[in-house]
Amino acid sequence: MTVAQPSAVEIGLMAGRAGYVLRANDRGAFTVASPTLYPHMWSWDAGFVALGIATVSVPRALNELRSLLSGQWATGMIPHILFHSPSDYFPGPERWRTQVAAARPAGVLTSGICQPPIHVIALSRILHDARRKGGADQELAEEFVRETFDSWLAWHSYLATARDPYSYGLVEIHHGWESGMDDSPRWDAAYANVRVGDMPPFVRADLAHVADPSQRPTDAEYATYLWLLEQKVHARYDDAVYRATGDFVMGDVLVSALLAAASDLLADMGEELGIGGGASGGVEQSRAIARRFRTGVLRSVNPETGLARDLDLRTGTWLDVESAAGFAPLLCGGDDALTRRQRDLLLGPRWCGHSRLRWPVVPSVSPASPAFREQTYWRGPQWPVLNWLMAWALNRSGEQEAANQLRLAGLSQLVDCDFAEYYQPVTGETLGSRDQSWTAAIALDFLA
Ligand code: 9WN
Repeated sequence: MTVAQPSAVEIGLMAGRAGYVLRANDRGAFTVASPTLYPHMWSWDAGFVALGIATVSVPRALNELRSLLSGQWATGMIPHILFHSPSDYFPGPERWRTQVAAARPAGVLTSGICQPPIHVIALSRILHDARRKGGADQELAEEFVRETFDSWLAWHSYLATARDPYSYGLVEIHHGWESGMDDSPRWDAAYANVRVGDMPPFVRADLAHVADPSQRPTDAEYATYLWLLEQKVHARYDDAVYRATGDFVMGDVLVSALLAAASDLLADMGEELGIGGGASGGVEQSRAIARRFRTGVLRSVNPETGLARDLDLRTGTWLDVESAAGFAPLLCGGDDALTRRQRDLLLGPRWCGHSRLRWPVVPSVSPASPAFREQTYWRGPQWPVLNWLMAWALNRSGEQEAANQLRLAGLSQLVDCDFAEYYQPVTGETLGSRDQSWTAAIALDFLA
């Protein structure tokens, strides 16, 4: 499909407006994920936000990551939300009750679960940008990597140990929110087996901020999310206790692929800057993590569909769902023939090239799948950050032409400058929150 490319004027406007959105969402040391629906700092959002801000200000981008690290738990976990000020977001800190956890950080309120490890991918991109700019930016970025190398290693090591205790090579998640794709059909079968038990009553706050409730998860799904949160509290946020008592334990391929890619990049930065050396040093540890999780992701691929699969660790069942997470191998690489097969699949008629799509941009679920829903959250809509990730992965595998196709289509989708959370893939309508920080951030990166 040929896409009309944004004009020079549109590009100029888009860059200006994206910068404006990020400045408006800036609360000093951190950026809110969106102005009303998500008025706090979210973990994987912060990674994307940092790489977008870096195109404008390297010091401010580094501060975003520094701020995120202020919430790191003693286990190494980077929590999925840092609550910096009171708001109507639900569930807030009073629901997470992280005071039951010995490992929580001092002086900052956080949630008690995590999100995909995108951060070191962002950091390596920021370092690359800073080196291109040279001078003070380069010095600051290199100093930041030296200063924070061990914290990132601790984060990755947490995922590789506490979340993969039997060395399957798949990171275990304990909540759909940890996948970043809350209501994805990836989790339907597992959620169907969860029986919601006794818990405090709750009132959802999210629906007040969207035009139509069908754009968000259902009430039944929310009850399940809150029940799993309750189970984490009962386990005092101890991963081993939760594993033995909790209802949702999944090997997540996308998280695993990001961990593999991020670990390689951390090792690369360590080597370049002469940190983390020696046989038992951080560079070697990172390479070992990358190898284990790359192998885990490649092993999960269904040879018939060519897509990677999540593993339900409670039942031992592989989950065949045509979600964008199936392209996890593109992110971590390791099998050139599979990379080419996935490239063709992604650009082909079951995915970006599907005839009903308004723009040939990565949909969260294949439009050819029975699970596809046009306007429901992670069940089909296009999320610009996912498209960015796939373009990044293709570029890294030497597939520049394919990467550029996704980039141009992604920019055309954003030309209205709404910077929405997600897009109706058939009509092109904007959905969810507007002025979403990570959407503005990836636009800046695509334009840089
Ligand atoms: C729960 C902030 C986050 C994203 C997630 C997205 C959504 C939260 C919610 O918003 O999740 O963490 O309340 O729906 O699914 O990927 O990080 O933008």
